[in-house]
Amino acid sequence: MQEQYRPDEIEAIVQKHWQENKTFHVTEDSSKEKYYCLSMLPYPSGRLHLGHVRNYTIGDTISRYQRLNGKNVLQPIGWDAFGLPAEGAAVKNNTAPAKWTYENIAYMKKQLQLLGFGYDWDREITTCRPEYYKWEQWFFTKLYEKGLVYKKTSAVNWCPNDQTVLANEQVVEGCCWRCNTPVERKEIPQWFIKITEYAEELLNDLDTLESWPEQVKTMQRNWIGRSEGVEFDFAVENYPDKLRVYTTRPDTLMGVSFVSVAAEHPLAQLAAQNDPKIAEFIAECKNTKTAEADMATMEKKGIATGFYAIHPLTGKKVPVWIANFVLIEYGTGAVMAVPGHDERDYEFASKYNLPINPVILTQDGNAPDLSEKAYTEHGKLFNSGEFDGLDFDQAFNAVADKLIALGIGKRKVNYRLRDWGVSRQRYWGAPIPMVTLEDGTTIPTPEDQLPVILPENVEMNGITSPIKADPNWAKTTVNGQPALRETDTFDTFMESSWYYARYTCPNYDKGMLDEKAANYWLPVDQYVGGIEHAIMHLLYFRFFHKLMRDFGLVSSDEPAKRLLCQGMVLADAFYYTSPTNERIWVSPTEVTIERDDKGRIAKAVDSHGNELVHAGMTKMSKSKNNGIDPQEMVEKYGADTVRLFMMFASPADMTLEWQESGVEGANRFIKRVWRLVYEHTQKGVAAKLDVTALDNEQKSLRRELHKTIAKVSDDIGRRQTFNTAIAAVMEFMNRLQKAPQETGQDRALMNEALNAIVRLLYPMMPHACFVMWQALGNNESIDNTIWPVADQSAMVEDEKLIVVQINGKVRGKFVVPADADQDFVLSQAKQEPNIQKYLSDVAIRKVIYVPGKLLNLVVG
Ligand code: ANZ
Repeated sequence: MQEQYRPDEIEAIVQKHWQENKTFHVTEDSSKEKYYCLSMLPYPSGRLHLGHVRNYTIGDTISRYQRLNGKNVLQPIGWDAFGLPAEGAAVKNNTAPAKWTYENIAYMKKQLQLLGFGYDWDREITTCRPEYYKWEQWFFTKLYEKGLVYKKTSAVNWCPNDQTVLANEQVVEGCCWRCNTPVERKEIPQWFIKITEYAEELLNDLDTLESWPEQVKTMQRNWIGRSEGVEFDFAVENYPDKLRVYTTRPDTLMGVSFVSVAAEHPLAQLAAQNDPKIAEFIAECKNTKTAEADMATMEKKGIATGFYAIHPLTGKKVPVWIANFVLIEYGTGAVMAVPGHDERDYEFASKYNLPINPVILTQDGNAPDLSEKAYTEHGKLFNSGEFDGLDFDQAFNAVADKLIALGIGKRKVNYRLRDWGVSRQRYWGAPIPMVTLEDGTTIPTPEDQLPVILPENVEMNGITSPIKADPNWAKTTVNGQPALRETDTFDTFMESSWYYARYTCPNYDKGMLDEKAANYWLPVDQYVGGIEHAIMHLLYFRFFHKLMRDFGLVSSDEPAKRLLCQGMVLADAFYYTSPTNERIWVSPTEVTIERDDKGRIAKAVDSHGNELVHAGMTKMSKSKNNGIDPQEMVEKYGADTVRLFMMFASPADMTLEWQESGVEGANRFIKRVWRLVYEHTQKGVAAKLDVTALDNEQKSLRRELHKTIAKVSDDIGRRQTFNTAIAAVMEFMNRLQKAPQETGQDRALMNEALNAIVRLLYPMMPHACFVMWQALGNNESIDNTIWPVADQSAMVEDEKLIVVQINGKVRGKFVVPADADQDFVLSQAKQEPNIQKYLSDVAIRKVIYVPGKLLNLVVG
């Protein structure tokens, strides 16, 4: 060990050691408890950002901790390599998406290695490789055979100028990102997977995920959106069919003043046949694509169809309208409208002068005030004939029963969740393994023709997918017949839905999964990733696990036991205003800051002397030019410093404020530990610790050491509060640095403490700890050693400090043996001169003793 801490030298040496020894390579070992720690795989965008670094440092910290706790730890990594950005970058750089992607992977792999993450690199998965997506294609054909896949026409964004489909990200303010032409909606056939068949299980099993953040579970529950309601039929005059509606508020049935249908509803279509105005309105609805989330707030528009529905209980006629906020995909695509008690209907009725009839009383039993908005709470019924006076539950049941008895309705559970549309009209994705025969039938690609390989060496024109542009690519032969391949590719969420399982057997070529390996490692013990994946990815990931279970490939019900969602990384953002009134954002690395005595930024200037406005700590982004390049930081301070800072600066699930002063602090701390270890080892081998020979001061130091070990273990292992674990070591270090080093037992104690500290810090700063551990004279590498165990006997305090309160005021403190009882403490108190004087001529009326802490006396 050198005197100076030189991260640039030691990190390279230690990383080489890990690579050459394949330290983190693991295989199934039934004699050991397994631990599968997984971080979400990165998209190979070109360079790691600090969000990645935070994610992977958390995963690596947990992995190394579990490893020293004797577990057989699997920590894999791979590349979510398909996706749209590669297509744009390829066009821009005049290259092919595959080439761009593989180059990025090579670069980012080096960056991951520079950070010292302990991955089993033999299990690296690159999702754009045919060895990987072959099994996804295979699985899709199996799902098809099981009836879980179907084709349906569904709307996409269409650019009429480029004659191409656009991804949502390519639609900018309703126009094509390339040519600015207004985007249209176009119906084309697409493939769907029936996730709705698993809606109920996906919802119910959330309750089994005890160690998932509540927030994520709530988001998933809302997304799945279970609702209990009633489905029933209206008869419609001059209309051949019944008009079926779905409602969650059957209690409001007597307040119905019209019925609304979606633009795509057959009744709307029929109405349009004789009325060009209606046809025009329907066309307009189709062309405005609104995200479902915005449906509630968008401007309500509608048109009367001329049809009248008959209220099933009163027999009154109510008009049927087409309304732009009714979705064809949800429920029945038709709604009984109750403007008195539904906000959307209220807005609609107000706009088109339709009657607003109140039928629900407020809490205090009055008719609701409907002059400005609907009354949407539950309450007792009025204006509802035989149902008057019933509360929500009673009315729900009474109305439901009535509609059932009339033979026109039934109770119905609905889910907001829709089937998963997996077709993308892009090039850079896994080809969907379906073929169409000459007679028009579509069948799965036979197993022996898988994988359907995506050509990598292509030229991109930036508009059409190369496999669509090349008329020959689709041509194939199936069972001796000419056939055409599907030229759409999979949604890239497909690859990330099952990669975690493939890591358990990445090279297995006899099937999608090697069940033995998969069931040894699965479920994932700890999953770490960003909260932005709370819904889509984590839902598909859970869905795929259940699908694979139902194919007998895995035996568990859920893919991951515990989930940690790390917070975002923020940095200060600074700008000045240019003469043309533009904000010019200056990178925080180029800013000189003066702070006031409270540490707030008082003045900021850039290197050209421009005085800057501090826009606060915000999410790192290109637009604010406040991104920090992790590689630069690693080059400047070393990977251990960057890792330690990230784990120390805030709790893992909270936002992290990147502050270089904090990074410097982390760096100084490592240097202090390094120096202490160096000085200790320079003095030669320490004596053997004899715990019976320690004086009180030494015992107290040792007690603190073992308390620190216990706290750090609990903080990392159970609480996952890595920041407080590091803080505890820092605090102990302050004391250790001052500990006398005169006697043999002083040095023996120092030796014990340093051996523990180095292991406690190893998960966060493994390179420095690797070297210090060796220097402390350990033969075995720190990677293979065991985590320190707190010595319970060392933590026992033989003395306790008792605080004495008399009538609520602190009057004295004294020390007693740890096992002293109330009588002893009280008699001791009476002998303390400070306390005696308050007890002299009064009677003790009450004694409250908190063992080992507090004696509370009420006197008078
Ligand atoms: C009458 C009513 C009265 C409603 C009332 C609400 C309040 P969830 O809970 O999300 O399932 N609805 C049904 N199908 C719809 C569709 N295709 N497009 C738009 N809205 C639709 O919501 C169910 C409620 O949303 C249903 O209950 C229906 O309006 C509306 F005071 O029926 B309700």
